[in-house]
Amino acid sequence: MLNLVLFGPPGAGKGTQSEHLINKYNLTHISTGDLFRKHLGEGTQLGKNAQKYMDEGNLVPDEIVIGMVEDKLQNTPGTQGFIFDGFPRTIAQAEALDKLMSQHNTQINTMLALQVPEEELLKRLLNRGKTSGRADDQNEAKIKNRISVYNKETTPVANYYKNQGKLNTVKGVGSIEDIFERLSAIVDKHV
Ligand code: B4P
Repeated sequence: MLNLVLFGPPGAGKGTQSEHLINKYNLTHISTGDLFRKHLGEGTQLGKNAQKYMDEGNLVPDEIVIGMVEDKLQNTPGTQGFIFDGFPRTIAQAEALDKLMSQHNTQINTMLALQVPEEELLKRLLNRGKTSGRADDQNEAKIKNRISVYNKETTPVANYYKNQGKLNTVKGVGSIEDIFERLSAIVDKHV
């Protein structure tokens, strides 16, 4: 199996690059943001529990996120591998993911960390907010909160993978195709 973690601040291009990586390497996509938005759309209790955190750009509590990922892993048998997009976002989530992977007799092969300057993130998300209908893309204060939550709560996750020798930083500015080539060059070493 090939299991990748795609990491980076909000607006770094994780969702965008995931689509390309899934097609090239035949992976199953696990985006916790997308899973939450699906629950919100379906009006489930889990969606209702997550909504207030998401709308303000705060992290959803670990136990909700981890339970949802565990469920998804259990319900995806026989895949060639997973791409985790926007997960893990805390050390507790990273530890839980390692445990879940070993319960499935597999492991995370590598982590790809997209790096994009803050002004560019703000520009991209405000632009997406014009059409996405997402409450968290709608104004500068919420987007800035998401970036600040990322800086405070999520950046330590990069160090967690660095300590395992799995961190690869990748410049996330440029054309989508160029960034995809940079990511593929790293992933190819693991297939
Ligand atoms: P996510 O859905 O993960 O939101 P995101 O970080 O904004 O998405 P992404 O980073 O994938 O967007 P992309 O860059 O592709 O999370 C939303 C919320 O859910 C969180 O705030 C939190 O509340 C909750 N949540 C999710 N996971 C959680 C977890 N594990 N723990 C706790 N809470 C969690 O796209 C951004 C824009 O940039 C797009 O418009 C795109 O077209 C554009 N773009 C992409 N690449 C570009 C490029 N190269 N050049 C120019 N523009 C580009």
